[in-house]
Amino acid sequence: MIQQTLTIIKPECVAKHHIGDILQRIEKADFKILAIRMVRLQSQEAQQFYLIHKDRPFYQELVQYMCSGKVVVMVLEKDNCVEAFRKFIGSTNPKDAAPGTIRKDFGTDIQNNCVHASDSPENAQKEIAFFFSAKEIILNQ
Ligand code: 3AN
Repeated sequence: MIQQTLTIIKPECVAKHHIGDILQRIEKADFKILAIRMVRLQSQEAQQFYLIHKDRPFYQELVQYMCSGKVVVMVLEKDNCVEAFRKFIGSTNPKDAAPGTIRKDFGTDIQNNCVHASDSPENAQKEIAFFFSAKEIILNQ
């Protein structure tokens, strides 16, 4: 089933000029980029976006990190996109990520793990709506 997911290239990868390499890998793996934008998140936005992690010990640190520099947010589309993209990026901790995945190649530790990716189709729809209007996505299809 054709599905969409939301991904965010995290501050460290943007700062290290890996945007182009990451986009190339994503496109070569046949994920279609439906919408894309570079943003600097405000603290309140990051808190809201990561609200599902609010009880985890790393929540404040994660929010602070995601606001530490510009990020690139994208809507991707592919068959079974949420699961396929999570497999494509590799495990949360780059040290455990499979060879050839972007988290392995561009991530440095569990916080600087290259990209965020939606973890379910339901969350993907919520996360997409957080950043993009329906009009922006439909126009790009
Ligand atoms: P994933 O990003 O693979 O869905 P989650 O949902 O466990 O992984 O974590 C969400 C984000 O929180 C991760 N991308 C990572 O940046 C951060 N994170 C997860 N575990 C830790 C940790 N132990 N310390 C610091 N940050 C963490």
